[in-house]
Amino acid sequence: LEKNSWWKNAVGYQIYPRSFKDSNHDGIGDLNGIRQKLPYLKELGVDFIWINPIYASPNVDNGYDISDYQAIHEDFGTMDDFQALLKEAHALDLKIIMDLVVNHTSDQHPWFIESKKSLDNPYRDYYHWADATKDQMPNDWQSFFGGSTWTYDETTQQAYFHVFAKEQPDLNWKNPRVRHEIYQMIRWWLDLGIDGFRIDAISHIQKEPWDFKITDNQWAPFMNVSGIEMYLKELKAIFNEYTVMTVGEASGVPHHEAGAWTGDHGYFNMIFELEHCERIGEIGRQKGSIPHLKHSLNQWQTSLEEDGWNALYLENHDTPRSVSVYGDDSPEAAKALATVLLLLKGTPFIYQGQEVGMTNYPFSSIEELNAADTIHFYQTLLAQGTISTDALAIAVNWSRDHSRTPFQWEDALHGGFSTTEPWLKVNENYRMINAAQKDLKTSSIFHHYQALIRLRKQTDALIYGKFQLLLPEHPTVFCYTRTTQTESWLILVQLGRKQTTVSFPDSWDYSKWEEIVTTVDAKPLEQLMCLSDYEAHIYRKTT
Ligand code: ISL
Ligand code: CA
Repeated sequence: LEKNSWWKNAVGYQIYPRSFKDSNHDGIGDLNGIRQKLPYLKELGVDFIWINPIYASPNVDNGYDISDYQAIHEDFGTMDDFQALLKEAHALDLKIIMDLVVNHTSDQHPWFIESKKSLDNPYRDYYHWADATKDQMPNDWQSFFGGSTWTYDETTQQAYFHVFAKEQPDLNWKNPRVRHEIYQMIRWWLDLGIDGFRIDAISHIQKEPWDFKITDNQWAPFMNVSGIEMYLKELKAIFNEYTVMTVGEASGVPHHEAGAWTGDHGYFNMIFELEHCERIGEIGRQKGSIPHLKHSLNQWQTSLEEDGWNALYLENHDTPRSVSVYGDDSPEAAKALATVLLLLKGTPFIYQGQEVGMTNYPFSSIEELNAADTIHFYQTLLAQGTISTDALAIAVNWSRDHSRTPFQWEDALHGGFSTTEPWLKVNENYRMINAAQKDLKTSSIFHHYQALIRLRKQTDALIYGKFQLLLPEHPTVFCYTRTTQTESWLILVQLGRKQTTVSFPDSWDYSKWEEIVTTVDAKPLEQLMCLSDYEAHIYRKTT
């Protein structure tokens, strides 16, 4: 195994710092809160943590609008706190992956403040500017967060380009000076000793010419546009100088192209693509589709089997909670989903709270929501004539705030997250759903995660073994094998409550399969298996 490929047998944990643990009682999670909880992460058994942006930011998009790449946001602490976190994490053999946001900056970044000043300012070409009038933008492209990708600026009577909010102007990657500055900043962080980056929105850095005509896909002009390879190769060359792990957030990269983007020789080691994680924004459809999940994960597993490597996840800070989307908020559903996710081929990422079964929040008014895009979506629906109760229901289904509510540590005031009213409300279900359950029940969700992580780490076949989906047409049973020359593993999970019977081939020698882990009572593998209520089984056959 190459020393650079440590990430293949590692398990990751994503921390949304604002909501993880508040150490100084201001209602906002912080770096010292993370430090306090390192032993908890160690107990879970993960190897690295990815921390969402902690840099100086006006917080229009909760830290994804950076005004100084080399400063820590005061809400989170200081650079000294960060250094202490890094040191303590390393002492526990936990690696730290930082978020790298270089598609755009904040409009309060000194580069943009300069850029706005005049047509001939030295920073003008750090961003994309084009001729426009107040009423006539350079084109009619729409941004991800709603509204035009262009914002008109009076000072120079031109418009600047942004694929997200207007406070997040896109950097001009064509400009070698911009790239040089970004690369220096990257080296500065890597030299500090961090262990890698999750690279935000990286598939959007290259844009089509402004007169490009949109046909079927409205995002096409800034989604994995050809020419992007050159920039990705430059980035890769820097990362290659260090023993680090990289995960590109690369929406719009299809599975059949992902080989070039991932693995030992790809632009990144892995990518986050969003295809399997549906965002559900329709009234009356709160549930994710299990057939879609199976189909999509199968395609990614199969496409990257020989060339490339998958990042495995079911939720992050941009999605609703998986136990609510694909399950019924129950501990059984949480364990079933964990079983499916953690034994696939790739590097798993657990999103904070997933390991204790945190669920969606029952938002009942727009005031309870925080994410700017959700609020904008709601307002757009109202403007289109949707009645307010429907607009709220649709926006809530989709909202990124579900995964951003404070971490539920224990059955105590504010879930043990803070002693003060937190920045976003804690879900009332913290009384039952919290991390302290692990010390009360051996059958806790946490313990199941722990067992799966341990099993995975001690079993080569579960890391490198070939993936094969079985029962592809079954609407709820997720079943697959992981196989090497010496052993086979069978993962069998009912992602539903209904009783169902599945059958396996005549030719199998069922006596050779041994049950290793189950979430219910032991049940030997047989040709006909009757399953219900989110039960999950893991079998091994040695040849
Ligand atoms: O919005 C998308 C498609 O509908 C995605 O392609 C997009 O790349 C993704 O949502 C980007 O998310 C990331 O960058 C955003 C930030 O708000 C998110 O939290 C972050 O994960 C802007 O920096
Ligand atoms: Ca705090």
